[in-house]
Amino acid sequence: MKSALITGITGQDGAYLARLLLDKGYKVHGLVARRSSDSRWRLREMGVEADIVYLDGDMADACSVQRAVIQSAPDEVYNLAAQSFVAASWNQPVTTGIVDGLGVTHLLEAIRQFSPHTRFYQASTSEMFGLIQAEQQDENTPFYPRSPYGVAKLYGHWITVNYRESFDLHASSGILFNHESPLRGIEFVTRKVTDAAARIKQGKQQELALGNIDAKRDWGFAGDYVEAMWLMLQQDKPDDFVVATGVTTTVREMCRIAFDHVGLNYRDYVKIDPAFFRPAEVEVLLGNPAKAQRVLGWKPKTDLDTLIRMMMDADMKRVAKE
Ligand code: NAP
Ligand code: F7E
Repeated sequence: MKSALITGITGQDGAYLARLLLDKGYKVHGLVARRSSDSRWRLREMGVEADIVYLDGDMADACSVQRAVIQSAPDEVYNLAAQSFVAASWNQPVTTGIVDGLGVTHLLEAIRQFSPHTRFYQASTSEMFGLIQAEQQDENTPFYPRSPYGVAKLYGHWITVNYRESFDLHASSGILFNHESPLRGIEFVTRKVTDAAARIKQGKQQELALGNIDAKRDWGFAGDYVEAMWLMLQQDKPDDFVVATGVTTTVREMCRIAFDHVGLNYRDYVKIDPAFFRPAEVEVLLGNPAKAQRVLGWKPKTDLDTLIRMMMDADMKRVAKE
């Protein structure tokens, strides 16, 4: 039985990845940071809460990260833990830098010293492209991060490349574009919109305040994207891969799809509020997943319309029960 360690197992991707690895017969360990309230709800939603070995730890605490690596004796480590909300990274730039940046080194060092055969996946991000330097971004596009989050993740990305080249570790980096699901955090724009559309439809909310709805994103489904993570660690050679759909859409159009699904016109409810604009915006992202398709045999299975409908259906049911 293979052993895997997932950091960030209580997050959206952690829950989908845990399900995938358990289905493949792995023993799954999860690094979980101490919180004062329950953080395992996604694992319950996925029906995997009881099947995971939980290890206490925090990415900012090198000792706990090291202990988790030793205790789990992992064949594969998936580093998904992060302060992942871009907007919050301007308010907590140092924490974001420590957790999303230096935390990666804590993990790579533990692997280098105590488990050098372990294969490592780093959750890199399209936010590293920021102010885009090419119309469609691939593995060779120069980076230009536009937030403390993007900057911290760029450190995490390069330290992964550096440990691969310096110590011959099987360390791969997935440069994933936005991916969503019914388990997405409520602060991200897709869930904010589907939750609000459901509430408005059911008379529990009157309007929805958003920021820059002209921003464009390449949105995919988290369930598809965790398969790409796993595939990266099954390759003979570690490498970097862009994971995206190759289609970009405005926030405005995404709102239209969500509200349409419940028979509403988004224009009647969406208000623009300057509070949701960012100090620096990433206006447009569009990924080129050709290498992932060619090398990993990976393709996205879910288009945006299907994804938003899936999220709307889940939010309509959840809001009705409240
Ligand atoms: P998420 O839902 O925000 O989950 C983040 C996870 O990290 C949670 O389990 C969280 O624990 C954990 N965490 C936060 N700070 C920690 C710390 N100091 N020590 C240990 N764990 C900590 O994020 P996601 O959407 O699943 O994304 C997974 C990873 O992919 C992240 O690294 C993110 O930056 C990256 N990424 C995401 C996307 C996307 O579109 N979703 C795209 C590209 C890259 P709590 O639950 O206790 O807070
Ligand atoms: O914003 C605009 C906002 O917060 C998307 C993270 O998973 O993907 C995610 O980062 C766009 C931005 O995601 C609101 O300005 C307008 O242009 O859903 P988001 P994000 O910032 O793209 C990347 C790949 C990651 O790596 C991150 O971890 O939508 N927008 N109005 C809004 N965004 C939010 N959140 N709220 C609004 O009211």
